[in-house]
Amino acid sequence: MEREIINSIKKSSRVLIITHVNPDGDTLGTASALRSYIGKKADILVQIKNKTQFPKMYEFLPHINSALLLSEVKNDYDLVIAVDVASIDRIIENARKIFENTKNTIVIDHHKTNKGYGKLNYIKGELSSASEVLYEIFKKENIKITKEIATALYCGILTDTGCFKYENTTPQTFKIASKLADTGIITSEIADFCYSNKPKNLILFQNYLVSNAKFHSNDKIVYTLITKEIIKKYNATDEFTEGICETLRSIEDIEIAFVLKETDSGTKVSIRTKDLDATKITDKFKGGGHKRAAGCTIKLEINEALKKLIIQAQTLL
Ligand SMILES: [Mn+2]
Repeated sequence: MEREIINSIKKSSRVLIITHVNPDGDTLGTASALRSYIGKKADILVQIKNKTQFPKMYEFLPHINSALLLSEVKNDYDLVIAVDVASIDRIIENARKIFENTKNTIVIDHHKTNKGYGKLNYIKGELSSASEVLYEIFKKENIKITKEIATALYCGILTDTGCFKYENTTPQTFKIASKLADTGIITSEIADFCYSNKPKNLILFQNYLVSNAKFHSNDKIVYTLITKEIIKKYNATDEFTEGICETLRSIEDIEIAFVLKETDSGTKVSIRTKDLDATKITDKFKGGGHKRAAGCTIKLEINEALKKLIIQAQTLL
């Protein structure tokens, strides 16, 4: 399978690398590493409306500054590769049309819920991150891990493991991180780019959401609501919500943390759990993700969505 992927890349003349909506360090890191390997014939597509929405902390990733918006894509690709994209629903509108209309498609991912919607599917649910999956492909094919590639893959692994804290962190993850560090990258600098580079409004916005969190079921459930009004007040972009759910989960005795966000297409929900299986909640709403981190969109007004979620969550307690 690794060989087929590399051969498919080699014989293609134009390659599009697609990251998931609301891009994070793993999808962008994996895309950046893949672009470094493939070279100029590859473009990265980020699914954001305009460049001001780009998560600034990830601008240090190689080739990410030349990533394209959907409006800038010419659609002359003979190979499309989706990285860290759990389902085709995470590729929106015309980007999905490009994916569906391209003859050769590859999915590189680590979400257990990924059913494999590409022509070639390289999905390793037991690995920490898409970056770890890509590292495995590179290693099996004896592809040199340059400093540039190592920087990008390290970012993906670091952010998806919550700095090597989550249970997806395995001995293998540490071994790979060590191999990446061997290339001479400065890991503390990468951590600073990812975690010590936040806009002022992001911290104020997150503080507001934490202060306004509500507790339920004897402090086993916690949630906070992101209304359109609050988004407007803090001029919040998608990256502003990253990490809030983890903060809420970190509270003593909490089993389930929800963050609900009001959007035009319904209520977007992030769920983090300690031991319970979060996908048992998101499955009910056609969402997906991992055991301790999952998400879904509920086509209801935010307070109605909250009621449904709490009922569902209580069945797990
Ligand atoms: Mn990921």
